[in-house]
Amino acid sequence: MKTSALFPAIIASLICFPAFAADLPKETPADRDQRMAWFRDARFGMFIHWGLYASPAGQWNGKKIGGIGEWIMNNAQIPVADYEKLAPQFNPTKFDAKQWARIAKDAGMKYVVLTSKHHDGFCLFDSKVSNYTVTTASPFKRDIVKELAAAVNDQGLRMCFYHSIMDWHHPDAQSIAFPNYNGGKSNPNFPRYVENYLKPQVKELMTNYGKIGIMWFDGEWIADWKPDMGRDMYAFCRSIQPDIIVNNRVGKDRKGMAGMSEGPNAAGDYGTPEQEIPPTGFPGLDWESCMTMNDTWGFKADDNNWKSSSTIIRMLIDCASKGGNLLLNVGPTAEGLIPQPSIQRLAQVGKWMKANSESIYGATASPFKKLAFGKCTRKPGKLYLHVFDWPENGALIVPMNTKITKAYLLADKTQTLQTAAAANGQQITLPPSAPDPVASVIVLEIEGQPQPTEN
Ligand code: FHN
Repeated sequence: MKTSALFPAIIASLICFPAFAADLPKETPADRDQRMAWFRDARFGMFIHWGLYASPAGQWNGKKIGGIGEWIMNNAQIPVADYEKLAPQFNPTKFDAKQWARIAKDAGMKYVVLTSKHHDGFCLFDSKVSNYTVTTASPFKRDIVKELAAAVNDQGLRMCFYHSIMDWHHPDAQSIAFPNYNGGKSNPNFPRYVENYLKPQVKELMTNYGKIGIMWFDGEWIADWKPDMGRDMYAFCRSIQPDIIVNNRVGKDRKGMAGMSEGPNAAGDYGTPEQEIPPTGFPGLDWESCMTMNDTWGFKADDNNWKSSSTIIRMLIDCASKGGNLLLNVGPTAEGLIPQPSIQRLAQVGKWMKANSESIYGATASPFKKLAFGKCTRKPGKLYLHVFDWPENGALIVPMNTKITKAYLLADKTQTLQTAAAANGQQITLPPSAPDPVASVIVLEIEGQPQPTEN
């Protein structure tokens, strides 16, 4: 394109679009606590990465494409016109919103974050500003977001949306950066995409599908997305649903995959570590680790590197013991099915949660920096010890100088346990074998604040 051809677009973007509001809405700490309360209580959510990429499932023109499934358009350098051909083939007739919501509920999850639009630009909802939607461009025609929101709400869970800022399909966004959509080539019309497309879509998502728990943005690292746009988007979301929670990827302050933002001008309510659980928590900050069960977010047919259910249960405990949430991903198939290995693992997590969720929901971070036997979560007057390594001699030492008034197994509250002060803390006498091979939870009722001996 000649430089002169860019002028009208640049001038249009300068004249037609107001500056993005740079101020974040004000809120008292008490109001913020109230708004964040359900999120802090929940501790566990389901991430769903689903879109056109589920059809190629990691292969393009007969070749296996490296990297994560939902990045195939970028990684296989697929032109927009070729990738678009996936839309008329997208017909997930086995999609059953009620079943997905039930799977999440039975696993003990409290919220569901669905990709309403991922980086490839395809929308799983009926958007009036786009033809690149499941309702318009696919034979399926059904509004997936609507069906899932209804089912999720029916289960008493919170519906939330992942919406990508980066868009490899839109002519005013990153489509012009082909063959390297993520390559950072700037689009002078990007402000127009934000005002005429991205914000209207966010408004649709927050007005047409009931009360939304979280707007979960991503793809904010592109050069065209500016800090003011992030703050403006944050304020925009809060103006539509004042109680909504918005992740920190709405702004430009995320620090790599560790995912935290700092500073009074950083937009977003919580940090988003990705594929990692921070070694320590972040006292005073809210965060949520998002993790895959295998190595991809979007479905990839040959990714069988599944984490075990015990690893996943311990990941959840680890997050809660550091004061954070776990957002665990499923990547459904092009037919609309959550892969069986994911279903099996979620059922195992659900079984553990059925007996032990009291130690997770609403629990706060451990007072101990480290525990030799496992992890700990806390509630007023109570500690929940998650024992991963059951002591062979039956004596569990808790390194604290705090009086225990009662100790028992969470899975069987009738079984009280003997406690006694020991040289290096408090000793709990345990039954000879671990009631749960993954994590047995012992509740300690305590007097006053826990006083660790080793911090
Ligand atoms: O690029 C995405 C990726 O596809 C996936 O959606 C994850 C989930 O957190 N986030 C991105 C990169 O940070």
